[in-house]
Amino acid sequence: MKTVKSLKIALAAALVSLPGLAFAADMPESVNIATAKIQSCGENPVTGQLVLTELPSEEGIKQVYVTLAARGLADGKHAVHIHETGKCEPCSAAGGHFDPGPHGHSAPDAPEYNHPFHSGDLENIEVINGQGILNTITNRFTLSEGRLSIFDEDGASVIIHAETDTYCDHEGELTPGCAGGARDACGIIRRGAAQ
Ligand SMILES: [Cu+2]
Repeated sequence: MKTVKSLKIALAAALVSLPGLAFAADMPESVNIATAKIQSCGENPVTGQLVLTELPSEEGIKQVYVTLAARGLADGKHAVHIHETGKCEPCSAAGGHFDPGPHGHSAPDAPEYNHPFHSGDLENIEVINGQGILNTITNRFTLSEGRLSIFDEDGASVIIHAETDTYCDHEGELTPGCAGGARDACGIIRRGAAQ
């Protein structure tokens, strides 16, 4: 059986070669993988794939490796978040940012002003010549069961926004659109390596 350390090395190598998913066959069944097929929210053709892989750190913290590859977006930085509902039609059905609490609030512009500290808040994806890849790691949510699992009753989705997330910390002031504004693309997150 492979060690976590060797798994991480294999994963890091595999992430570089995404969106291919050849590495999935080498993963033990205990590794949690989820994917989302990216679809456009509007008329512009946007395609892509999100791959989430949960591996425990050496200290046992659940870490989720995030890889998002997308084509067809305008060049520049686009906000990326895990949203609270596993629906993309229409893209507004994905709801607000995933933020199960205990004191969470999903709305980026709500009086509770929890952005950019929602569980589902991620880094921007940078698009160059119509192609973007985001590689990041988060421990704000999990794929496995628990209080922070994105696989709650109504699932979760990933949204790529039209604009850049400025990681605005509202601190009592309403700043509409600073979390990325309109929704360009959406993908329903499902368990497993292939969709
Ligand atoms: Cu969002």
